[in-house]
Amino acid sequence: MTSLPHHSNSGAAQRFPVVIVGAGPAGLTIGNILRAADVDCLVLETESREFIERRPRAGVLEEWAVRGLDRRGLAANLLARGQVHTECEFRFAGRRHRFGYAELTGYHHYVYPQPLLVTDLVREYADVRGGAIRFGLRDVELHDLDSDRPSVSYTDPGSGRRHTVHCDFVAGCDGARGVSRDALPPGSARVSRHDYGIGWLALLAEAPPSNDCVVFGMHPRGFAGHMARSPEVTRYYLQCPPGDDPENWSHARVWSELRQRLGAAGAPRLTEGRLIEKRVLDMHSYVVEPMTYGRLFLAGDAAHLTAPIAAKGMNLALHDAFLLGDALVGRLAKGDRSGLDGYSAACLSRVWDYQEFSQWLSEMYHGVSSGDPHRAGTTLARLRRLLGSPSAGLAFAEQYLGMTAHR
Ligand code: RFL
Repeated sequence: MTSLPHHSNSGAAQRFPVVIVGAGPAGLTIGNILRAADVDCLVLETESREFIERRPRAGVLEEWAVRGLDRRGLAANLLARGQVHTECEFRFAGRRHRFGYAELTGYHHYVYPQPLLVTDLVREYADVRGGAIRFGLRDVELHDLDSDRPSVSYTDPGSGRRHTVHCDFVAGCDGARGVSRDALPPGSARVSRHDYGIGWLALLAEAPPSNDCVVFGMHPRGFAGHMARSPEVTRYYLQCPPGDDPENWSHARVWSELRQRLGAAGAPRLTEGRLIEKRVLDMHSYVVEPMTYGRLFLAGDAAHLTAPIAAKGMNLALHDAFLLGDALVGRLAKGDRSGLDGYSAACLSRVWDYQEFSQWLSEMYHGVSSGDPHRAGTTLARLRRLLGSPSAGLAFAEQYLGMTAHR
């Protein structure tokens, strides 16, 4: 297929049909889809390979996303080593409430740490499918996106020389802090934002999980969450003021708050361990509409951020990547424009569905600690309905699993 000449190692201008900016789950999945169809592409990344293979983040993957990876030959390790999760547990007013969402729907979650997925994707792309990738780049810039000859330039960290890569299409997959979104000219897209006004202290503890499933604790002192990552590492969250300093959270304070907020009759003791990550996330979201401009197609966090309240961001990044990868193959290998034409609208339907669920869930997690007895009362009513009504339970389970957005 389209194999335009390129000179990957010279300082001269190079040419690839597709340049992918960013080697996260979105960019690497697109790269793998293109390489499987023999479409040449180049991935440009500002960090080192070692760094992206270790960066801790997500862990919860929806079943449809795993099936999508599997169909593209990208889930062998995930299916062999990922954990299957079928239930979660809500704790409030001193009691535990199990919620078996797989029993209600027939679908489940996988837990597989994002660094392991990125490691699998980069190995498959670069080492197995022979994809071109450059790490540690500086000053990446996008040019002439509204022409049919866009390009991307960067500074090589070793030589300090500036390189330009010409292409037919640019996939902007450089996450929330990348440059692709900023390349949209003013007025070409609408960026809507939502600030939850809430912080979460995100923690990784060197300790085995303290429960056999995800736990959500709704407590007057604030929300707390428990999520297994591996037999050795567990993620915890503690609601905190936005902008709080992680240094305000000593080891002793963290474990004391977790014990209080996740405490419930009959709950297993928390297994404590060294805190290997401690950072404050200010909960906010944004959506860029449309997700395209000229020859630039945004995917993943570059196009939309979903506060990690509902563990949806990486799932959305993969959804975009499946659509954009297939659409680029359609366009470049078969001359079919329909996938690229419909790309933004097809992504945004799931994006908005997940944004709405995150807001709904945020109220359920944070209402009890809002200091407003009326909000606390409605939150508890919402929880009782979810746990007591089979139809309300099913509606929640479908959204939790990302099933409603299929329809
Ligand atoms: P990524 O993963 O941020 O990758 C973008 C890549 O682009 C690089 N980059 C650049 N490259 C070239 N030029 C530039 N100018 C560049 N600027 C940046 C970056 O170094 C990086 O390698 O974006 P992508 O691919 O869109 O993937 C998005 C997901 O990473 C993100 O949505 C999730 O991590 C969100 N998230 C979760 N999502 C889930 O689906 N389930 C979860 O359980 C879950 N837990 C989480 C999360 C995010 C968290 N944080 C840190 C916000 C838990 C946490 C704590």
